[in-house]
Amino acid sequence: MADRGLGQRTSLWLHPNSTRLKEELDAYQTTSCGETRTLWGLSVAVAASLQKKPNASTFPIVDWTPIAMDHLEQGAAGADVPGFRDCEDIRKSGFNKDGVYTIFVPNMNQPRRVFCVMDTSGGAWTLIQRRENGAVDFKRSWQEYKQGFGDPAGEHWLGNEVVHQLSSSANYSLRVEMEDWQGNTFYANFGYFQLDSEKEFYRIYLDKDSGISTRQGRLILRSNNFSTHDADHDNCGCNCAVIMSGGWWFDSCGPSNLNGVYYSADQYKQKINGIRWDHSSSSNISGPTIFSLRTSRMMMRPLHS
Ligand SMILES: [Ca+2]
Repeated sequence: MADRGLGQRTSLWLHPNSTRLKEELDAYQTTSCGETRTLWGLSVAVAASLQKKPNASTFPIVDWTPIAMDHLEQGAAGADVPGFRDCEDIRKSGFNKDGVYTIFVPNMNQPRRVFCVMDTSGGAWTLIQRRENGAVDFKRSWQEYKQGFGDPAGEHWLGNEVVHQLSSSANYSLRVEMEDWQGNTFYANFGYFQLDSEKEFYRIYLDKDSGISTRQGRLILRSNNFSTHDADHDNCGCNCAVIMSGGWWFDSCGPSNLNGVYYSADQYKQKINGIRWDHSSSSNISGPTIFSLRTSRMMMRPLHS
């Protein structure tokens, strides 16, 4: 990333919770005698009060938020919290490295840290799920899946409420990327993706027939309610979240569950409660063997009109 530090005219680095910065801005406004404030001058004015910009070597953890100056001035005037809605907003402002950024989701009071996948044509992705090493327990309650858990820099679930608010504010697509223990990678793209509200149990909507077919014509993920072990909204007389583990849009119970138990390289076979997509199929799988996957990540980005 190019240095977009305090010398830049278009943006500066600040922590979203920095009340001191706001005080500095207010002070600057009162001493600017009505002159048209230049962004350059504003940057210089607050430079001395800011902490040092984080060292670039700390990448990919970017625990600071770039905030465009026009948004900042709106914030100083008492408008909503300034900032970016999703990773695509951040990318469009000139930030092009993958990492953790802070977004301000519509209708949510607190800013959220998210992992952005920037290096893509067609727009940046906001991660909503990542499995990679089993560091985070995904056997969680309804409230935890609602609010999100884990670390955006590692394994995490962004949170159903965030995803609902984002996907209700604009049209989004969904991409799911996976890798099995043989090193095969595969993915699924959904041109349309939305989560209903909590009252509707965060029901998932996908494009076309609300699902994706395997080569055998079998649906992997379809328009179902979200369920957790303490909130059974699936289509089974049983409790799929208990049987399959984790929270997911279980059917009855269905062939997919990317929030299942993480199994290591010597344990991944024949695990119905593992991390599954279809039969976690790879090109090498011929039968109905149930494999748990090695990695997965789910991400969303706005559709371009
Ligand atoms: Ca049930």
